[in-house]
Amino acid sequence: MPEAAQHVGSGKVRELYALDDERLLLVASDRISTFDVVLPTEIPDKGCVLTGLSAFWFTRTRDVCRNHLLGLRADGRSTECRRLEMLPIECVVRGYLTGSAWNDYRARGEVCGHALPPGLLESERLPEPIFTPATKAQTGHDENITRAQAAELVGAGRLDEVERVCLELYRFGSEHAAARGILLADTKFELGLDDEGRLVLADEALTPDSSRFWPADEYEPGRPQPSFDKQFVRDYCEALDWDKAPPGPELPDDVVAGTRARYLEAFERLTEIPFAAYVDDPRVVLS
Ligand code: PZK
Repeated sequence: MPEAAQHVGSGKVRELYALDDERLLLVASDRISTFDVVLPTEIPDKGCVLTGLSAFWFTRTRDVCRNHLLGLRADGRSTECRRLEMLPIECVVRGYLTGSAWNDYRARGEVCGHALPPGLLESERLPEPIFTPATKAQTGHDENITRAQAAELVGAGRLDEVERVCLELYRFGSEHAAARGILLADTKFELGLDDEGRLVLADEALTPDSSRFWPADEYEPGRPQPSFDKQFVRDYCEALDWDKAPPGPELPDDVVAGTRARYLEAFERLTEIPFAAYVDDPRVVLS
């Protein structure tokens, strides 16, 4: 645990500490959630995989946008980062029609004010990636908002910049991933402003917890897609008579092992770095 660091926040599977006035420590646990419930069983190394992947992307998208990364701790799961003024919106980019976008499209033929062609199938690739901002719900689910609503929250000029940067980050990540057999269906970015008012990418980025990763070789529009990382967990939970209210079920060893293997596979495919090399020295993802 961080010595002399103040705990300032908890996510479902992560903790945030203040190191000083300018720096935070973001610690990714091995906890896993499914159907919005954190399970009592951990997936060993999951926090390291997500931390290393985020740092890998931060390093490779420097030219697209500044980011909050200051350094990785030797434990592989802790990121020292610059403290920012966070923007009050979730910055979602979607390349495929799934989740709330599929629901909105079926109900209204549009998603966050983006008119889409008729006749699209569930999980179909969109003609172009779209930026679909959402509110940050303190509890419950984030709610999709229009561009106009997002502009009221951050300003029209800033929103233009945020949209352009997020689309470029998604394009970079999705092209890199697709070339390695992983489809990045959609992803959520969190951005903030530094003390000079410059836009900075924060939080985790382009990880399986902030995105939907689909195995490209099983992709078939017209149905929901299997999750690259969590499908064993979902299948196991669906086969129980669990009502998806807390507490969630314990996972058996084979589901833990299979899920851990999928996280490590995502890390190694995307970074082209052996996970053992990352554990040995997390700085391998920074060059
Ligand atoms: C920040 N979160 C979400 C993540 C939690 C909460 N660089 C930053 N500067 C200021 N604030 C944040 C960040 C980042 N990243 C991130 N909330 C605030 C969050 C993980 C655990 F408890």
